[in-house]
Amino acid sequence: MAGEGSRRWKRVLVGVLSVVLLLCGAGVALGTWAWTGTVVDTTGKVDFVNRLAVPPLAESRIDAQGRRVFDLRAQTGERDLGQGGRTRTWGYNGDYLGPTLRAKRGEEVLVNVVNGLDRPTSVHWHGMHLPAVMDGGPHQMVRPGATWSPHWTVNQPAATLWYHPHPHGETEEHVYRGLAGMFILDDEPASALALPRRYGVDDIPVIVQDRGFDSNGQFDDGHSLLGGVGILGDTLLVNGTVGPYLDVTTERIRLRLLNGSNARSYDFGFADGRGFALIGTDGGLLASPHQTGRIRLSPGERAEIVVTMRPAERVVLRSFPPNVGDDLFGRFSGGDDSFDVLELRAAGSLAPAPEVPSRLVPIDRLDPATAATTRRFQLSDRKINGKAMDPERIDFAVTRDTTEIWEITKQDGTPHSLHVHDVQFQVLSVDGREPPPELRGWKDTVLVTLNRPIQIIARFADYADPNIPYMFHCHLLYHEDQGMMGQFVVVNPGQSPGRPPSHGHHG
Ligand SMILES: [Cu+2]
Repeated sequence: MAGEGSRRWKRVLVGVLSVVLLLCGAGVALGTWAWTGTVVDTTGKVDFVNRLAVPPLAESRIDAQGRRVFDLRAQTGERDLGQGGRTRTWGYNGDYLGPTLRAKRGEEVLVNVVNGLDRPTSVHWHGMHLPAVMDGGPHQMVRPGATWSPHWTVNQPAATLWYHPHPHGETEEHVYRGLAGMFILDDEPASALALPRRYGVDDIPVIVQDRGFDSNGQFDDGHSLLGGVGILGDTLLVNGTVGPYLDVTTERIRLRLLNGSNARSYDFGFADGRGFALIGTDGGLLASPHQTGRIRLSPGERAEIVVTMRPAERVVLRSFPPNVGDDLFGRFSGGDDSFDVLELRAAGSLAPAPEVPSRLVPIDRLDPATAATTRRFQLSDRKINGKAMDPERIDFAVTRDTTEIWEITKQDGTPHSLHVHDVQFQVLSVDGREPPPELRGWKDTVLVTLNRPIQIIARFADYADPNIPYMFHCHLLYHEDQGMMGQFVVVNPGQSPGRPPSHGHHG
């Protein structure tokens, strides 16, 4: 009896163990599927059959007050992106993306922004130094059918900036549907340099965005299950072109790379391993070119590079697996993904181009000894310093014409960046060390990696307004929408911060 009983228990035990093992097996299989299934690799698989679209330069006129006036209209549209149907899109003055705005330092610009959508939106001038009320953040919403006409004097170095919507809680969707464009600034020192500068010929905007498509060829805005960064697509659009190639007619070509993606970071280089000259970052040209083979860009960041070509050759601009933050689970944030981005096709004979100058523009280093204060920001759980964005709350006030050091750390398992409105900053240190060459120029957005605090320094010059805040936030748009954003005002010396206008105020 005892033997039979123990045999029965043995059978039960074996049964239970089998179920446990089966569950473990299923778990491992699911884990393996998730681990291997999330990697996207399009290298060698892209048919470069479409000529790269180059956004047109926006037309402008000079008004009676001498201001350069642009017109932008946010509208719906549709475009054949080769996904088995016409994809419903949004764009400025067209069906997808917008024209390239261009202005010179010293000019006063005015942009008439018309909202042709059926919901409120805004247009933020990313990287622009301007009064807070002109900034186009969540406090300058434009109602459907309304026109918003911000104006300001361009007073910063030549740079590759951009514009995109910034409605609180909906930026991810508005940008994903196609609302974005480039804003190029010129100045005399940059124009005097022997750099490629013929727009659309040897000076090319390259707006890189990842998109997913559903079975009807519509944008798939589903979030990736793991990783928590929002939307990661498996198809690249460059200036809205799928499978793009660019005909090159000169020995050297300047690419203005803009990561216009919602959540994805890239590590750009060339498939044949050739190097290039990094000449500029977010807020302008570097002091001297940096010869490198790779440049990593997180969402919102820009880089200007000059590539040398030989006659009749073809080379592919590629994105290699980017370090998205030293995370164990970086794979789920696109950290193991690779893409073929754009094929450069050189003509049989190329117009000669001068070598990239060894000196570009002087950059005065901001002196940390002059900083009025050091602030610390912890990015984690879609909050900054434990607080989610509240449009009614001013987080702090900065005194106009003072310099501040901000120290940023990241504490959770997903990538985060910090984008600061109003200023271009300099990176003082990364994990206590000198920043690498690609972080030694003007920046407005920087990727923050785990356990490596980044110190930045900025001067908050010219504009003060105690009531209208500037934003600072993670530029992974899902995180921004979720509340990883704060507000600061710039006040005159001795002035107290006021109250922001109630949310939804239509400037
Ligand atoms: Cu983030």
